[in-house]
Amino acid sequence: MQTVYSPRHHGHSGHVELYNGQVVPAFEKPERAEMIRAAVEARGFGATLAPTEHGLAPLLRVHDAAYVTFLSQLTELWVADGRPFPILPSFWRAPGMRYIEPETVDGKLGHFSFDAGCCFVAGTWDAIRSSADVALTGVDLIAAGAASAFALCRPPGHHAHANAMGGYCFINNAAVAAQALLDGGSGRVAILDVDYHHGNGTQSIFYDRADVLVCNIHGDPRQEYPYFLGHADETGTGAGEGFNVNYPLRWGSGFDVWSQALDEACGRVAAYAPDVVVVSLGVDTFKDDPISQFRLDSPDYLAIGARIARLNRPTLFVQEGGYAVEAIGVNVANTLEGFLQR
Ligand code: SS9
Ligand code: ZN
Repeated sequence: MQTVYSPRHHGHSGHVELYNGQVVPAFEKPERAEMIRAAVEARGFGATLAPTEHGLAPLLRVHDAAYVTFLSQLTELWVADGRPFPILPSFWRAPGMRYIEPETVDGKLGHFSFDAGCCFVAGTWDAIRSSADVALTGVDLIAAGAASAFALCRPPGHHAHANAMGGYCFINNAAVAAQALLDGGSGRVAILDVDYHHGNGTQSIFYDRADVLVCNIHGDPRQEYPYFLGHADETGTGAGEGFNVNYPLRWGSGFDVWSQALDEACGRVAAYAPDVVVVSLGVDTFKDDPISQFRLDSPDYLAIGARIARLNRPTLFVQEGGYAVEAIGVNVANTLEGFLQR
C-alpha cells in the first residue's frame, strides 16, 4: 500500500483554538503527520509519494464556490485590514437569522464556519490545497487499479460542510475523494468514518444521495462534539433515505462495544456492494487521546484494519483525527497493517 504525503502541511502550524474557554495551541499540529509518516515508512508498506496538483475543480464538486473563494481570499482580506495572525472566527448565526454573505472579513468568517476550531495562519490555504491533492492522488492510485492507498491528509476534512469550516477541517478530503471516484466511473462509494467525532460534514454533503453510503461510528452527540449532528435517527433524506447510518456510542466505550458497531457498519457496507470504500481514518478513539473519551488500545487497530479488509473492496484510507501524538503513528500503522495482513 502506497502512502501519499505532502510536506506542505507544515504551512499550517502555530495556530490556536478555543479550548475550555482558553486560547491554546491547537491539538491538531504538524507533529501528527510526521509521526504517522515515520511509523508507516518504518513498517515498509510501500513507497511514499508526493501528491500531484489537481486544482480547485474537484473541490468545487462538493463545496460551494463562494466558500472556496472565501478560503482562498481570507488571508489577503485579513492582512489588507492590517491584522496580525492568527485568524479565528468569533461570530455565528442562530437558526432563523439570514444567510447572506457579509462584505467584511469578520462577517465572512462567521458566515463560513460553525466553530472556532479552524484557525488560519499564513500557510494554511496552501496546506489545505495540498491536503486535498493528497486525497485526490490517492484516488488516482485506486483508479489505476491499486487495491488500497493511504492519503496522509493534514489538515483533516470530515467536519467540513459544503459551505462551512469547523473542527480543524476546511475542505472535506474524504468527500472530495468520494466524488472524484464517482466522476471517474465508480457507480457507488461507501464512506466508513471511524474517527471518534461524528463526520458531520461528510454526512451533510451526501445526506440526500444514494450513490454514497455514509456510515459513522462516533461519540454520542448528546455528550460530544460536534453536538448538533450524529444521532442514530439520521438515516438520509429523499433519494438518500437509508444511505446514512450513525452509530453514536457513549463516553467510556471500549473495543467490545466499538467493534460491534464496526461489525454492523461493515455489514451495511457489504450489503451496499460499493465499487470503492473510503475510510475516514481517525485514531482519536485511542484510550489516551487528550480530547476524546473512548478506550481503544493500540492492538485494537490491527483488528479494525482486518475487519475492513474482509469487505474485500478497493479501499482508500484518508487521514482524519488523532491527537495522542506519541501513539498516533503506531495506531494508524496498526490499522493499515491489520488491513494488509487480513
Ligand atoms: C470539545 C473540543 C472539540 C473539536 C475537535 C475536532 C476533532 C476533529 N471539548 N474540538 S477530528
Ligand atoms: Zn476526531
